[in-house]
Amino acid sequence: MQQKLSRNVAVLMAVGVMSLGLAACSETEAPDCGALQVNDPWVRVAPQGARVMGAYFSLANDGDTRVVVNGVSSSQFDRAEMHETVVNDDGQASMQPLERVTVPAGETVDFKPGGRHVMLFTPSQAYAAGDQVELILSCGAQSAELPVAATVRAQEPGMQSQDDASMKDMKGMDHGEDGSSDAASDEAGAAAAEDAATAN
Ligand SMILES: [Cu+2]
Repeated sequence: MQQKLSRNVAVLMAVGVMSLGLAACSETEAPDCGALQVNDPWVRVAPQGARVMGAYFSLANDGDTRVVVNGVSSSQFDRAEMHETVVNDDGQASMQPLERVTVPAGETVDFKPGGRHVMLFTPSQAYAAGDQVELILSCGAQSAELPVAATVRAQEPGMQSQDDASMKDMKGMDHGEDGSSDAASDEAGAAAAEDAATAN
């Protein structure tokens, strides 16, 4: 009797914990793209013949449920992935794929050069400044689609001239002054390396 009682208590507690967990999930995570807004989407112009491009934007969630972006695609590229550039203690940058990016309710998550970005692999044609690229973000358990119209451009929209490393890298890349990957940003260099590694 004693044993049975304690087992029942344990079962009740387990059920209680599970329902708490379920309630928390259903209340806070949108099954789709919720109230997510994509602001200032752009694709950085790349040197001729480049096989990878980077896309950037700001994700703003004005809703009261968190939104999980779990994929990205573009019919204008073979493949698209969400990445994060990480710089180690030696100053070396490398990229890690992001399976999902969570935008908490009321918050903003930026994709920008040197940080999170969308890597676009193998363009179906050459894209120049002013061209449009359509991305499709997929969100939530429903994999709901959120289309994003990005413009190809040399710099982040509204960006002021700044004396920081990423700006210098961008200028070197934009003007095609040097075709070597050293002149491109660490991010693009790493992307090219990754592209070369996966091409075969
Ligand atoms: Cu990348």
